[in-house]
Amino acid sequence: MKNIYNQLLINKQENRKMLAVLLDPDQCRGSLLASTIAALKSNSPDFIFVGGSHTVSSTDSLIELLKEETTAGVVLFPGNAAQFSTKADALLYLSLFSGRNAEFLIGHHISSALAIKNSDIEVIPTGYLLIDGGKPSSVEYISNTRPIPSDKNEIALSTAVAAELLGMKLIYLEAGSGAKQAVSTQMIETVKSGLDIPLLVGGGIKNTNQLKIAFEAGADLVVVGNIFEKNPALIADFVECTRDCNS
Ligand code: 1GP
Repeated sequence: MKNIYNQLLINKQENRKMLAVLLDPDQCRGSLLASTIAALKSNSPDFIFVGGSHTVSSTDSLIELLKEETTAGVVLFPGNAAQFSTKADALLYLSLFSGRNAEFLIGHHISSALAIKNSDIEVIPTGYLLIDGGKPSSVEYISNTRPIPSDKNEIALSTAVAAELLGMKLIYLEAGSGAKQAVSTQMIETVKSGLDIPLLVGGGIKNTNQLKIAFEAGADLVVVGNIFEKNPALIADFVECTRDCNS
């Protein structure tokens, strides 16, 4: 077992920044899948996240392939209970704390709880906060919840701290895949200042400058997906930038 959460904690303690490449099984197939695997083999990020808010394809076969071909920890980032797979190293057990839709706070968890308990997958309870990214996101539409306004840093802070106090082990600030604007540095700094647990940031990060800015503001781990669907070769640049931030 890889003990993904332990890796996250150790890296956070040592102030080593981490990169996760997010793959959506609906999008990552055929020639895109082949070039993505090739890029991941030559430049491994810390983690590969698998999932999506609107994903309908099975996650099993993609995860099996990733585990055969790559060395990074494979972590499920599911949009709903149907995306659960026992094949991954760990599961982000996401609860959408920014919203007030019970299905996404606890409903999907109940649907998948026994299957998860009966597997030996590592479960990482994660407080998931949707932040306005400048355009309606799939998460917003699918979950039927409103994001936290992008300039309401104190609301994001209170929400994240409530999630930590309720026992979440990670906080994920999400601007939505392909967001026009990523989570602001001010919001990352504010939320980071109140947390003891690791902070993940994702959504709308399109270049290595934005990656560096998110790390400097306090993100322990940055999640990037959309831009690699357009050009998987960019994975090398993002891995190198993460390495540079740690040297
Ligand atoms: C989406 O935060 C992730 O859930 C990554 O966002 O696809 O915009 O990189 P992008």
